[in-house]
Amino acid sequence: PETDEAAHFQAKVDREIKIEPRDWMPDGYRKTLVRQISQHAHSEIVGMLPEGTWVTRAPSLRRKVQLLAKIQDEGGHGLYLYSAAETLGTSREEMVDALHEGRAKYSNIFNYPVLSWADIGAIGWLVDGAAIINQIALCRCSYGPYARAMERICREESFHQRQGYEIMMSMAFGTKEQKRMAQSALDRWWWPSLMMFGPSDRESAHSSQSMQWKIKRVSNDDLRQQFIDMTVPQADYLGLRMPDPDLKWNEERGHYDFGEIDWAELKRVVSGDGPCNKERMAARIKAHEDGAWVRDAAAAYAEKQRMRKEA
Ligand code: FAQ
Repeated sequence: PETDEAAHFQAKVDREIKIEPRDWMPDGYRKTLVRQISQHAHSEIVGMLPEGTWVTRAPSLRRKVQLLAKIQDEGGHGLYLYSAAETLGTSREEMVDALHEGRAKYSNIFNYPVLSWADIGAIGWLVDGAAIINQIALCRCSYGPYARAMERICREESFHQRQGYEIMMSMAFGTKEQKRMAQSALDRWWWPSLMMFGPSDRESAHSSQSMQWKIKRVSNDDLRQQFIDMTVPQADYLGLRMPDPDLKWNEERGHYDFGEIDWAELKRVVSGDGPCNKERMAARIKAHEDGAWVRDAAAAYAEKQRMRKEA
């Protein structure tokens, strides 16, 4: 009976035994994983777009090569994650359709415009920095294929984060105008980066169940605090000011206190009404449609190979 299976499943999770694709799992566990992993994959793929707008405008050949390599990595992460989600019985087509039809979410952060080269630095520093904090915790996720995907992805994100911070260093320690650009990028990307960790624990719909199943290992608020504590000294080193007048070290807590996040903005951006949502989705759908002939050709070729083998 299912109750025995459910108890056995939870006991395995509690003993830190990874759940693998062929193992029995509750429907809700499967659904939650498909939702989270596919949203994660969509974020990687949509995440290529904002940075992509700067490939042709990178300030030097070396910067261009670095940026291209980073963007290519994000594409790889997306494909890797779609494969991890497919082990749960869904298909890439279903997931991509859900994204294009607005049924699946992707990270809030990729709906903001990339206004200057300094923003490329800020994205690597803050967005990849936030992604790493979140994903290091996911390396201990109870679902084997997701946890293992996270390990490699974290290593690559770590290169991305350094790449971004290094751009911030050259801007912040450059001319007055460059420093001003770096400050402006930090001002615009700081708050949306904090929103990447999701709603507060009190508001988070899925957290308690996901924590019990050990899909999530650390809560939204705790990860956000970790990110803030890590990043403030990095901004200090750059000589940049955090755009938060309430940000202050709290000796007693051993953490930084920070100001109120604009949750209404997160809701708006996640529900499709951010500054670049329409543009991002239009670009994704166009790329998908323009690529249809490649997918058709690949499928026809695979079919031909199969028939040849059978003959
Ligand atoms: N944006 O109950 P919770 C990257 C949704 S990094 C949009 O707390 P959960 C690397 C949430 O889905 C970015 N939606 O949900 C890169 C749910 O909606 P639903 C990707 C958000 O799942 C860097 C509802 O709100 N990383 O791509 C957001 O337990 C640079 C309720 O929230 C991941 O996806 C948000 N920020 O916790 C690429 C990490 N927050 O589905 C290119 C994996 C919440 O019920 C360039 N995901 N929502 O309709 C996770 O860790 C979790 O899913 C959370 C949310 C923590 C994001």
